[in-house]
Amino acid sequence: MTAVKEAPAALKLSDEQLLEMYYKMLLARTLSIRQRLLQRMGKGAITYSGEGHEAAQVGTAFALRPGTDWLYTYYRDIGVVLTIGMTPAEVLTGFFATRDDVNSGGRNMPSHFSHKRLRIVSQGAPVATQCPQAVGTAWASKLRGLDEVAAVYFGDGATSTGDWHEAMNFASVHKAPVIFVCEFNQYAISVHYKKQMAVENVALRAQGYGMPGITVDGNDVLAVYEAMTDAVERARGGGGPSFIEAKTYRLVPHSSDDDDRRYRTKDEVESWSARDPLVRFARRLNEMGKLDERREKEIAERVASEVDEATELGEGGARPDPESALRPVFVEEKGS
Ligand SMILES: Cc1ncc(C[n+]2csc(CCOP(=O)(O)OP(=O)(O)O)c2C)c(N)n1
Repeated sequence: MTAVKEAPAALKLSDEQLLEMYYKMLLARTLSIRQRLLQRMGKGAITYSGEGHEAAQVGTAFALRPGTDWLYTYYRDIGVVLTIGMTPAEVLTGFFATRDDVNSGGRNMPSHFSHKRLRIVSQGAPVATQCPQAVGTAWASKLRGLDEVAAVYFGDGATSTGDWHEAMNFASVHKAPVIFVCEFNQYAISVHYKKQMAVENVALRAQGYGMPGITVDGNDVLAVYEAMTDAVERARGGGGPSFIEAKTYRLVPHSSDDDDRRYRTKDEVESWSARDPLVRFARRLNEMGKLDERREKEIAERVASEVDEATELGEGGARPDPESALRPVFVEEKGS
């Protein structure tokens, strides 16, 4: 008897969920663009954009349980945190470094996301330090018998660090329920991946640590979702860690302080713009009969007004008191 093949996870998504994915991708794109513009107007110190990474980010985060699973994101992950439930206004409190900033009370760099209730753990600036931290959390969940997984996000450059290798090894040895998500955008600022690794697909390295590694088209949100759903199921079922390499491209410079014209050609950027994950998903939804012009316009209007409202809230937010700058950095002397 032939076994009935399970339908792929992406095919089980309802129309509502598919449109929600598209909405989150558009929200991430629009909010990234807004932050770049605001930064150029001198209204924020620095910004890192997620433009081009939306499929990799939303597709993976969509397979997680908000408030239960742990997230160790990095500065590019605006699409991840919005999908898990951070609001645009909460993201912008970090950008504007307001007193009520949920990310760090205005103390960390913008785009270094954190949200206690949503279990998004604050990120340190040194690349890949979030990797061993995520493994530790996942291992703790396992030792406590809790039904939780951790997802850790990073770029291709991060895979050159000792922290990443140690995290991969430790996770596999202890079968920690953690999913490593590499947003492979080809560059670590100006350094092309060919100067960082002698393999074409970094997922190959997972084998050396005894865990499954999969390379997926990171500009195809449903393919990414599929890969992440498998990895999450494996982690929840006690099968241990997985590594997902989502091949993508950042469509704009590394940060608002970077000039990418010095290391990328216009042709290269244009060739990836033609594979824009957002345009691609809109076209796919349209072909599937799930997104017509009217619906697309409605979603675009909703996103635009949410981003405008968040900008107004963020700009109007109270600034931290200057006296609070050293708190809670040093232990205060008694009586001072
Ligand atoms: C240990 C360490 N070295 C260098 C830096 C400076 N730095 C910040 S981001 C970055 C590039 C990281 O590239 P990648 O991991 O590929 O992520 P991407 O920005 O491309 O998404 C570097 C080198 C740092 N923050 N930490």
